[in-house]
Amino acid sequence: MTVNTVATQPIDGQKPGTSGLRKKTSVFMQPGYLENYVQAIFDGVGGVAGKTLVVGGDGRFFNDTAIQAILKMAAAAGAARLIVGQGGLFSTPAASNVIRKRGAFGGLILSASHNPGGPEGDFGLKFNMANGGPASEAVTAEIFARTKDIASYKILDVADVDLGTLGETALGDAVVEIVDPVADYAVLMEELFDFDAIAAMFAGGFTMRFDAMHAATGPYAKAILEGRLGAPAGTVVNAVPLPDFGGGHPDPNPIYAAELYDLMASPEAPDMGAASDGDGDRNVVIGRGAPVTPSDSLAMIAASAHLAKGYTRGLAGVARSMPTSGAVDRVAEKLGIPCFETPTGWKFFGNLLDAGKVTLCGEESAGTGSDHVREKDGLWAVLMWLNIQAVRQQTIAEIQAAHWAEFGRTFYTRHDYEAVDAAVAAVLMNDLRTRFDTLPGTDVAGLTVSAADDFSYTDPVDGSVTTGQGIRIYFETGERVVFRLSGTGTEGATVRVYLEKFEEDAAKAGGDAQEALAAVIAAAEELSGLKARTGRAGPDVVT
Ligand code: VG1
Ligand code: CO
Repeated sequence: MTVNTVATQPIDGQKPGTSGLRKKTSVFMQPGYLENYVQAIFDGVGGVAGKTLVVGGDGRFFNDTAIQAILKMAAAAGAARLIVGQGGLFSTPAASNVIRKRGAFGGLILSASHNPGGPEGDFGLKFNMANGGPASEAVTAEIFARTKDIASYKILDVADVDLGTLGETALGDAVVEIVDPVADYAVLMEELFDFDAIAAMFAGGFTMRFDAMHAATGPYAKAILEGRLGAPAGTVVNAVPLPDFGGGHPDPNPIYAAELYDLMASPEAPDMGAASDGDGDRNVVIGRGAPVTPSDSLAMIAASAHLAKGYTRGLAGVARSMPTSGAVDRVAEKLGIPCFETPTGWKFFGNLLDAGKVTLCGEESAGTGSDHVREKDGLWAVLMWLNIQAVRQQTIAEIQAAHWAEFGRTFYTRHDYEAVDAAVAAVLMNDLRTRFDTLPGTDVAGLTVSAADDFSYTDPVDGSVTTGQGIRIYFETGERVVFRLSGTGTEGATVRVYLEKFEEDAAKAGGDAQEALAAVIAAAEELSGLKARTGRAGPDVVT
């Protein structure tokens, strides 16, 4: 066995974003690109000698090749044990679970989430820590620093590992253990949810479509929904993970999961529609004729979670990312529990979860999860909704209507402008920043600004401060607009505009969010000049 020390030099731009390093696949495939970053991870976390690491990804193009390099580099760095999902596959929440359950030092998760895969698509890699969650800002800063002074990387000169066969094999001095990626996760889900009650609901004729979008959740959904809960075969569609996601865009939003949304709006709709994303951490839940926005889903789960087996003790607290709507805040208030507002990205929930300050967290970007792992968890959210329906004996539409009647409705939408010229986006944000002092009191498209700032977060557990997390503009009548630049895009800048308005009157809770938010949308344009500056007629994606 030979350890090769390969001379290299720093590569620009290896700065981890909202969720690890995401780039075009072709960039990741450049000689040394992946290797440099992996070595920077190992060095940035203080070395992996003698440690156990979990490795797996969402199965996209280049997943297997990248895993071979990672395993050979981890072995060369002295790692003791490498736990790999069979076929190189792990959904992000399942990897988080295995890290925790096996007491691993951390894990390398290969995914560009909901972005398309393939040679023309995107690829990504992130490091998760021993708690199962994405590396903290302090750790990613350390990793980034290493990418800037790297001079060589170490890799074992050996044949590839067979990722298809379960069991242990030697790789240099390390042990590679290939595991069933679904097994531990399925056990965890059965601990948290009342599988008997859900199975009885399916046996009673409850119908569902789960769209796995040819991505990582397929095998998990098949095994759990159809295998253990007795949902009829065919409940899970697009269940086989494919390197290019079948040519699709594995994002469960109304644009890319349009077929599911159309079905749920049609007379043939089953009782429940659901979908997950590329790496299985996002979810969308749709009732018959009743799509549920992710922000509302978080609020509704918060209100009913105690009905599920694993949450009967109630919630210690909840957390939402800043751009997520205030719907969950109202539930927390009623429950008398704290509600934390964090920057975008799951890494900011880790400390709160570890400290036992929150049980449930969520993001407007179709992310919901709890303290069972340290990632958002798509299938978990779907099972939670199934469990809640089984106990409440109500449809999703009924649960949603009851929630709005009790708590009011927070109308919400997000408008994304993709692949915007990065300089134009930066100027737009900076121009808004210069107006924080003068905006309050001004009239914008009929709404009066009450406050404006750039969101900054002080972690209540370790005191770390994160600044520049998005521009918030509040109006006197309770509306809010947030402007933020995406930290996961791989082309130019993506400008996200988050818009919301609270409606207390139950009689006005129905209806279309775009219409209800028309004045807020107009105010956002008047404030930012986004369309004018970009020459766009409207957003690329509306969720
Ligand atoms: C987006 C979402 C954010 C989410 C992140 C990772 O980030 O807005 O809420 O945590 O993706 O999700 P950004 O910086 O592009 O807005 V996933 O499913 O990639 O792991
Ligand atoms: Co994802």
